[in-house]
Amino acid sequence: MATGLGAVLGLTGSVDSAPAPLPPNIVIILADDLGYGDLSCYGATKIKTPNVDRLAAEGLRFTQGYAPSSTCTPSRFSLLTGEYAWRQKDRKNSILNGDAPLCIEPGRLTLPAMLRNAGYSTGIVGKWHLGLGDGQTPVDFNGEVKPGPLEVGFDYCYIIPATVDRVPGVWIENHRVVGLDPADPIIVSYVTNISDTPTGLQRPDLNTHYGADKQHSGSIVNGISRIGYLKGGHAARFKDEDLAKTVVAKSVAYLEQHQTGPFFLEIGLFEPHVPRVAEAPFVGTSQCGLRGDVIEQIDWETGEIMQALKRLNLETNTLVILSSDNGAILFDGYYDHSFEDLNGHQPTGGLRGWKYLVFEGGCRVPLITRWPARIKPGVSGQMFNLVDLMATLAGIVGQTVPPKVAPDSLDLSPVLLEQTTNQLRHNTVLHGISDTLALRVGDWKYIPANAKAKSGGMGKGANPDDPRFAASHVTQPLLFNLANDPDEKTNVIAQHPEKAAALQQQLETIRRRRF
Ligand code: NG6
Ligand code: CA
Repeated sequence: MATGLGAVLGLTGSVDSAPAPLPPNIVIILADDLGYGDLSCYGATKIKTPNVDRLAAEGLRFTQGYAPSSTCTPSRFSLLTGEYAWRQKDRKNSILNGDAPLCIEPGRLTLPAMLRNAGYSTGIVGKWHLGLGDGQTPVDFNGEVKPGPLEVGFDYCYIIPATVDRVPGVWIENHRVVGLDPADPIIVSYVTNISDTPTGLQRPDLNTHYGADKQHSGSIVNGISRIGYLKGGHAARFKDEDLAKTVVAKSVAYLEQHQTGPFFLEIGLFEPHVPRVAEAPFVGTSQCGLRGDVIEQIDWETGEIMQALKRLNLETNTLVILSSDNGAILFDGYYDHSFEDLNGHQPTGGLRGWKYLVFEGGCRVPLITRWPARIKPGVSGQMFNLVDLMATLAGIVGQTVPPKVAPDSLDLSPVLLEQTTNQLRHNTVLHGISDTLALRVGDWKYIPANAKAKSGGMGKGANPDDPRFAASHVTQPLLFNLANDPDEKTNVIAQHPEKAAALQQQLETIRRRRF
């Protein structure tokens, strides 16, 4: 798989005369719930994203990029390990609460650990959502918060534990909660209301932004009710309207401190996940309401990162990868008018379904790669699953990853570096809520019937029969041909039963593979 760095970088001339190859710095900007149609370079007209558009124009933009799962934790697990999350036997990597234990085994050869072996500094800023603590004892937010990112390959982290809609809403730098007053310790529960603050159920009038469904009506923090209950930690609680600024400040500081390189920085943006709060000056800037505004905020964050790279003279030799952890969603627990304000905007670009689902709208995501020194600008129709980043980046930096370690990750570096148009990924498994799976092979997409996933994870505030939510309940197996039916509208299983049977068999074979 991985050839030597010199070969990958395409250096010519004798070894003696060739300049020492410089490994690229690597920055992954991973948005949260950004849909396939949410950026102007992917067709949005009601949302302006000039900075991301520039990244796309100067880089390689993928039309067939996939998140490994249509929810955050399993998707990020796959990105960092090169393994489909649903292979994990105990499945402790489904959507995690803020007090859940770390779901990646400490010491595992992860993507950042692999890059560290190649001499990289490795940092993560922003969303984590892969659990903290060993699971033996409850994670202690008042003491050393570990194991976490630092135990699975990162040298530095400045993260929030789970989602912005889950307690505790605090920043963690390396092993410590930032700004914690020891006299006001943090107590967290997802079971009983241990808090002394009102909940959204008791005092919906204290929700200053918008109302919430039952699941999101736990402790009210900063005028927004969350999932779970939080007591204490007042000085450490983040302000929603400062999150993007903090992500930018901490990311830029990391770039400055590691400018001699090589470095790997993962930036987990919080937008456009709920609860959506636009920071000034992005209040009301888009033509499709709050959700559009916070996507324009993503564009600003991206622009700030790019400017910092430029200022530090790092632009040419930095590989920037921008994508999303899963597809778009409108209503996700908060009545923030995202649906009502759409104004014709299509978050999934017209693809069927939403976050949580194995339809394309849940899994197909924007994917842009830019590295001026090596990547020729263009548009690629290669199937590229974020699970491939581990082997692909290993290929780029000349590291070898044993197939057992990252079993589902393919080295697609030739697509980035040599513009190969040969399909290097022929199939991909897609993963949705309640462990629903689907298989895409070439243009064919097969979705087995499933009885389990009825509500699509929308919670009680949403009606699962509402066509907007395209519930994940699939009563009959589905077969689509994406070449002429990209929106998965027409089930052609009756016309192609043998195709469906072959894909079902192939899905089973992939599922049962042992390493
Ligand atoms: C769901 C939450 C949703 C969101 C999601 C995680 C309910 C009903 N819904 O369980 O609001 O937090 O988890 O999103 O609790 S993700 O993008 O991080 O996967
Ligand atoms: Ca997400």
